[in-house]
Amino acid sequence: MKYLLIIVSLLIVSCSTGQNKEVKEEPKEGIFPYEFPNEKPNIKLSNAMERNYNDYMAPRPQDNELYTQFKYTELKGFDYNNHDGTISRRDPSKVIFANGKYYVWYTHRETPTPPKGAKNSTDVIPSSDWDLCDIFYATSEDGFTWEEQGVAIPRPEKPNVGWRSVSTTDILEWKGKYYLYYQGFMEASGKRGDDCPVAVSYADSPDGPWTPYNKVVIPNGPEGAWDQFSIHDPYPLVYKGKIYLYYKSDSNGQPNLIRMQGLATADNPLGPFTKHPLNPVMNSGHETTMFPFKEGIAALVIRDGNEHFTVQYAEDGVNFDIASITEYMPSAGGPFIPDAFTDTKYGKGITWGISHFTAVNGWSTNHAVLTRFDCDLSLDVDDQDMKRTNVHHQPEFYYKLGLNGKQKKRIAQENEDLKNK
Ligand code: AAL
Repeated sequence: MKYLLIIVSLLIVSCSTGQNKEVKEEPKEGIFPYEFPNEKPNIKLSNAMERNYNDYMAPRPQDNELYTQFKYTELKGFDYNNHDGTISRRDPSKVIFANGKYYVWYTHRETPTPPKGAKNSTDVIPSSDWDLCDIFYATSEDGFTWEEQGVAIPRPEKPNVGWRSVSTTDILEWKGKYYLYYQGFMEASGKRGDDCPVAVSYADSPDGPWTPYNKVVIPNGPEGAWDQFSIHDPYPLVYKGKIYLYYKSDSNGQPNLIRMQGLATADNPLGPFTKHPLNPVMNSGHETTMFPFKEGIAALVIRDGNEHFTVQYAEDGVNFDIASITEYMPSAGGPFIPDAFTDTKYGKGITWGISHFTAVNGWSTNHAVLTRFDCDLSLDVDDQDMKRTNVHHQPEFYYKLGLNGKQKKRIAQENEDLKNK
């Protein structure tokens, strides 16, 4: 009996230690280990695993400084005329902090009707949501409640650049002065395409007064070039001692528009700007949202192209690679970037900004609203609640993304065809 007990207890011990032993055992050579290695293991890997270690800042998104979710908060302080489409605010600039408060500039439309399309547009009826607009600005103590300060850049007299509409602005601070770059329309957007060059105004203070330079500062490309018709979303940063201005252009024409982004650099905010020989530097995206990050420039790539909904990084500010894949990115994001103009050698990233939602009330009252977004793309913050990968939605959310009439018809036809086969 005594021996039996000893044998049984020996068996129990060896079984339980055996189990632990199995987990702790070194994996056989060439087998990917159970405990996820932070460093690339020295074994033959599949393309997917190679990519996971080579192409991202960390192999887990939770540790990837350029991975984030985005959270949105409705802004206080803006009136939209009961959302009847006669007032719109969209395409915000970066947010800056000056004189003890935050500043943002944006496209402001106040017209007797909502946009009516190019054909029905007149001197007072807008073709698009950014037609017949001026550039307004607002200030805030906390980034949530804003006080509209009124017009910063009004439409200039005809024939000056932007006489039809000034829109989609962004801010630069350079040697103690402020520069607002913006799209300057000379005809209603949509008449031919969304055609415009970029103009600039300057001021000694973010409160203005703004002096229009009244010249095109970033011209369209030559005939046949990808950016021959439009220079959109001008977005200046200070990088490598120069002004790095990113922009988007619509190429390829309707109905197969391709949106890509380019870079123009200058030593003087009023130009001349030199377009980068490798343009376009980004194959995807819509509005431009970049920020200094580590030694390079990071970008939010939204909405259009093969690489939409990615965050990208270019160590040289030119050659961008995918740094993370995410979702629900801010449209027209204008982040608060503390080191946007400091010529930093090690960018710290962003945690919030202002973006927009368009056609908020449907297309008959087409207009946009400004919103706040928060995220964690910052080296100084580690907000694990922003680093989740699993965002849950109720079925209603998905059903809103339902099939359209044409698709339902196609499916009905496919069913019919199958039956009649
Ligand atoms: C935006 C931007 C530019 C376009 C239009 C207004 O989202 O890309 O500004 O011209 O749409």
